[in-house]
Amino acid sequence: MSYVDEVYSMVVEKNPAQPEFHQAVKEVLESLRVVIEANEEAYRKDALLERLVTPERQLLFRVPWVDDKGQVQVNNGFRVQFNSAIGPYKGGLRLHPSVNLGIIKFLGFEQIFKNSLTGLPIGGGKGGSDFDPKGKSDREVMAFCQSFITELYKYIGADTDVPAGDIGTGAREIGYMFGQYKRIRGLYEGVLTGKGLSYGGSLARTEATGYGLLYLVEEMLKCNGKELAGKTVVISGAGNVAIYAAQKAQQLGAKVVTCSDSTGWIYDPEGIDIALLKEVKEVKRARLTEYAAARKSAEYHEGKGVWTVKCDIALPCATQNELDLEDAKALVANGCFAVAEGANMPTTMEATEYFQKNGILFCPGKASNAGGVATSALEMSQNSERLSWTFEEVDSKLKGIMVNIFHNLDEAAKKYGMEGNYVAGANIAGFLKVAEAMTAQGIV
Ligand code: NDP
Ligand code: 2IT
Repeated sequence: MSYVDEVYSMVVEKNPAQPEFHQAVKEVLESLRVVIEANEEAYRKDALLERLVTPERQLLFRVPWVDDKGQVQVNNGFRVQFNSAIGPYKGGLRLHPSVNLGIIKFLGFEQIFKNSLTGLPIGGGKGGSDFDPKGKSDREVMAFCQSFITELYKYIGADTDVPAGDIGTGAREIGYMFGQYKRIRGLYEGVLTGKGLSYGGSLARTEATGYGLLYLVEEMLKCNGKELAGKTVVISGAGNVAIYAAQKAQQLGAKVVTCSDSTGWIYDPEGIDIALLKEVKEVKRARLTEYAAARKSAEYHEGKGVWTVKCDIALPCATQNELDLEDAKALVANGCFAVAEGANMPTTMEATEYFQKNGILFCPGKASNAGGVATSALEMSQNSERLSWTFEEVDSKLKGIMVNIFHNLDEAAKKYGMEGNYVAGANIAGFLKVAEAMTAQGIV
């Protein structure tokens, strides 16, 4: 059996019932095959792949908190510190009822390569809880966040592990967590990113994932003789990534006609009204039915459906495995020619292969959504030098990083004989830097 197949089998055997983690590992290892085979003896001797797929540390903890009725609730807390070869662990905290160890491991594993692609000194990690912030009062969210940090504070720090936002964790949650960390440790340091602007946050971090996605898409289209202006875009999700992806797409001259949440989706042929969407989602924390109620041109549909809408470009920005083979077929049949992932692993393996076989320009999330964590690393830099950069300064650095990421993965794909396969390009470019650092640092 080849080294890649051996390691994949070991991952499945040793990590039962973690399908998302298996999927993330499989996608990466498959596209590293040529690179591994070229250097198999050395990698095998050092057990490089076994070390790469095994987290350095996995923290599982109890998070008790008291709800508004005086009832004690208990959630599971997670932090997986996956790989610190190129920098302190860095990655978000997901708060969603679906969170389990396998999901956090898939996200942490993806984060290693994503963070490497940014070119900045950040290792891979991820965390979260099965706590559901939906429908909770601010006091309940604060109680949960304080309890979560009361355990996690022992393991994180500005030079150790720097968590941030993800699904369900936004500025409110980061604020409560930062406050509790500062109180317990007596330390004012950049231990979390995505902070508010009045206490060490970076301008443009809120916008960064969505904006970065569009900067990369623009470059990918340009390098393939196409342009974004005038195109119709479908987006899924209505959270942080989706909102700012839609905003930047429209600023760059495209028309965004859909968005979605976990209960339904909007088709708005006149183009999504970003100010209204922000009001509904960021201020009122309401359902998309409120968007439809306030906008004449919008249709609301229950369930799933954005991928059935005719478009040129599709940007999945909600969650993992939200775009399957049937969806991919519908998009291709409707003339869609480019797909870039704003979410982490939103496209199933079968759907990805279908896009690639049909000549669709396809960019994987670990490259196209890297603008969020890249800007988090810029927030860390600003915290370290105790300065704040202007919006324009951060935004222009973000743009430079995304353009650079695209060229790195494009060149890596070409170098290994897989021109246009941006999945392989991203995995290879991300891997090589981490592998070199791991090798240089010896068996740790
Ligand atoms: P938010 O919590 O702000 O928004 C998530 C959106 O996706 C909401 O509209 C939510 O709907 C929808 N959604 C979430 N889970 C599901 C589900 N199981 N089924 C259907 N819809 C769902 O999260 P973000 O925008 O921050 O994150 C979106 C994706 O982008 C995630 O994959 C995340 O890992 C990834 N990402 C985020 C980055 C960031 O900086 N925030 C950086 C890079 C990647 P509802 O509100 O109804 O639950
Ligand atoms: O998936 C991701 O890259 C994020 N949720 C952002 C992580 C970060 O540290 O900003």
